[in-house]
Amino acid sequence: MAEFLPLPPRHDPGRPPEEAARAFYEVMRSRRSVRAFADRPVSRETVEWLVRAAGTAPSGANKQPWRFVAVQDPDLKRRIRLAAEEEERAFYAQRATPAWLRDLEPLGTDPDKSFLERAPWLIVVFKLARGDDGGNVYYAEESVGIATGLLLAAAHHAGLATLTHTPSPMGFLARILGRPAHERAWMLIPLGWPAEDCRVPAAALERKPLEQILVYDRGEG
Ligand code: IYR
Repeated sequence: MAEFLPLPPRHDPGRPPEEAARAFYEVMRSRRSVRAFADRPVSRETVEWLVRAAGTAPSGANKQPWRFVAVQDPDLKRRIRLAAEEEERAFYAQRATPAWLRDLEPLGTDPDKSFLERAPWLIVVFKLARGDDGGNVYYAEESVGIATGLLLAAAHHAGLATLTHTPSPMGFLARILGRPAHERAWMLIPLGWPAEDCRVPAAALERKPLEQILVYDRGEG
């Protein structure tokens, strides 16, 4: 029989939700994907709080099908960079369709992934295809996506910069990091302080207005 506990109260009755929601939006709206990091360390303790925040995500049947591998070692970072750049060179030279390359043009990306060595941490997000005990997981894709979103929000809230990097294919990450067979590399997130002269693509500043992303009921018309 499932046991239930009372939900501890947490809402601050003195603060209207409109105000709190707006304040959170004001924090989040300044988040940018960053590819230029400062040569400034980020403590392990910080990484641990960020990953704890990510680990609060809801997940299918609460199976928490994620692992966050925090890489700081320069030799490992170098190996990851070299392997990622090899895949990216093939992507830009052959694998990407012309339409995809056109879509990336405003972002100014290329096969150079020096940020993979420069960022003090690489957080490699793995999706568990099975539980560590061999049991089932459910909605793993959605679960890992939500957890990763929380990680990005937590990092931004802490003043730190991230990049959602998806070298493709990314099987090399499990190999280099010696991860077990039930862990599938899902995303590579460089984490650090943004470089002082960090510039971000103007196109990435544009966000769809609310009218384009929110519909009430079935919309009008
Ligand atoms: N993985 C490549 C290409 C790339 C793809 C998308 I979709 C982006 O939003 C950005 C880049 C790279 O990292 O360069």
